[in-house]
Amino acid sequence: MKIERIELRRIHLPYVRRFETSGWSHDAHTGIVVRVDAEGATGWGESPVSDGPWYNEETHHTAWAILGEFLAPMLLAADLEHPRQVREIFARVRGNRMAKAGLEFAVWDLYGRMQGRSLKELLGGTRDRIQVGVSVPIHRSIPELLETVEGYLAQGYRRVKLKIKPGWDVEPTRAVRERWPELMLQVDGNSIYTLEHAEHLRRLDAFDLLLIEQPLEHDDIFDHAKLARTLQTPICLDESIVSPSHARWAIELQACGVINIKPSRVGGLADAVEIHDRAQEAGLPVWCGGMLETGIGRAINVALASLPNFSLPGDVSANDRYFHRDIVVNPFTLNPDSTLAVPTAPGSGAQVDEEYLDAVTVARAEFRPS
Ligand code: OSB
Ligand code: MG
Repeated sequence: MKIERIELRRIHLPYVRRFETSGWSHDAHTGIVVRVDAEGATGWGESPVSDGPWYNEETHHTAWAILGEFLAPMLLAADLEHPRQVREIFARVRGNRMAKAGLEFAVWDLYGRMQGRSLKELLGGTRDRIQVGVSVPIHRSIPELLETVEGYLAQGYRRVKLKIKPGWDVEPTRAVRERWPELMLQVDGNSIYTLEHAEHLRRLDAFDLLLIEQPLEHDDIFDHAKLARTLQTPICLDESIVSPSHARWAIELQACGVINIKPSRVGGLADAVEIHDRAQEAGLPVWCGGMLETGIGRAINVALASLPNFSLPGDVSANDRYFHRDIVVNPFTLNPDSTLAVPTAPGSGAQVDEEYLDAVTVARAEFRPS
């Protein structure tokens, strides 16, 4: 199969509410939507980058440049038999994993649609429904936080993740735990703490949390291994696990008890599945994280989370938790048991609303074989 056309679009899609973490906040999704065409079929992907290098080093400017200058020409020059080959085609390009993932997702979607097979089936998924939770941003006060959490619980979410930072960690977590003693609860520091906070972080052990996500530096594994030995609550790595090798290092060093897998963070689905398999062999549970994706990236994440070792609820909430109107005509809705249904339609199953996509597009580029 030869890709005949690649289209990139930078979009601007407002969130239903501001999303604030320990290091940044966003009012809108400003990622890149990727379209590939071949043999009369179309595939869609998404690089969930933003306007700043706050989560990882990528932004919509860097991803746009790397996609246009390197990745698109490499893919257009290749002859593909299977989407798994995309990672080898891109291997010469260091880093820039969200840029790579956008195109890789689109090729998986295209291939599934051509073959009449769902992404779940192509990846080896075993679940019809995936368990999901909701990631709750930093709030201005505890009463406001409790009101937000109460709202999500009323919608049916049964697992809550609180974004934390120094000054917004022990007290909000205590307040949520006291109000809902049985709730599946976890926290995410997004790399704001250091080993000097070890004693402070130990106070979170009192709240029966599922895990503490990425407390230390975004590229650290070593210090997380030290911290893990001082905590009862399992550490979950997010930012630090950017490849299957990083997963192996973290597992061997016992830096974490759980891994958050985001296929965009690791450069695509092929590496995401490999991390899933490595964790499974080592006896570590994984769950699917999110980057506040549009319906395109969301469908990719849902398919991935149908694999067997995704045994903890993911940050894969229903589309309406993120956007009033999404760029797909078939958004995911939350089932009363805090699950989303895994699509069985060919490819990712996402049906793009091209009219609305046009309306939220702020830049466009097109590439064809030279
Ligand atoms: O650290 O998991 C994170 C969103 C953007 C960037 C990083 C993170 C997040 C979330 C939200 O926590 C996950 C989601 O609901 O998509
Ligand atoms: Mg995280």
